[in-house]
Amino acid sequence: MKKLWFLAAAVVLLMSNGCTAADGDLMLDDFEIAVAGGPEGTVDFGAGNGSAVQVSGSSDIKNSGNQALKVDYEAIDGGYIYIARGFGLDAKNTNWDIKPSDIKWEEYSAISFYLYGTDSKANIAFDVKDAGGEIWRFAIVDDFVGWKKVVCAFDQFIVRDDWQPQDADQNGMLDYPIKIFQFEPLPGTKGTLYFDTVELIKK
Ligand SMILES: [Ca+2]
Ligand SMILES: [Ca+2]
Repeated sequence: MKKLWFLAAAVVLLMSNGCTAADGDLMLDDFEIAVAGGPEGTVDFGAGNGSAVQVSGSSDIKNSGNQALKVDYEAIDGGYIYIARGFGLDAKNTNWDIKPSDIKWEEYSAISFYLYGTDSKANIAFDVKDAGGEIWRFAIVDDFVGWKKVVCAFDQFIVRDDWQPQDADQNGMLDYPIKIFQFEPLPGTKGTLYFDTVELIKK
């Protein structure tokens, strides 16, 4: 009987270690995927109005696990770029490591990711889509060199006023669960960016 209890405890310990970092933060997406675009893709990415983007896996420059997302891009005035992962995207295989509905969102205060900067002065938007389909934005600048953890507090996101999906609730509330995040290099720069280790930060 003692043995069984021990085994059960060991299993619980293993399971909790498997999906939760030691400090209580939660890994949402480590980009440990075979990177591909298109309808069957693992990353939903694209560009328009003259801008261009290509996304691949990087095994040399990475922050956690075996791979980071590598983004080669040229963002011109009037153009747009998006690189998205999550649930309900056009591409079919873009799900995070954990389902949005399985997350206790009230236990977390922020979403974070690692960006490999080159001091390119690129303006990058980090957008999330909430449960009502509304798009919220956190803006950052690549003004550093090497990996940096970017912490985006939920109460510092602002609702996008330049564009919203037609079916968005547009209630001005960040409704949980969040279902999608996307990186968007904004017009005016070109270069290479790396992203890795998207986590939720425990309150
Ligand atoms: Ca990784
Ligand atoms: Ca909303």
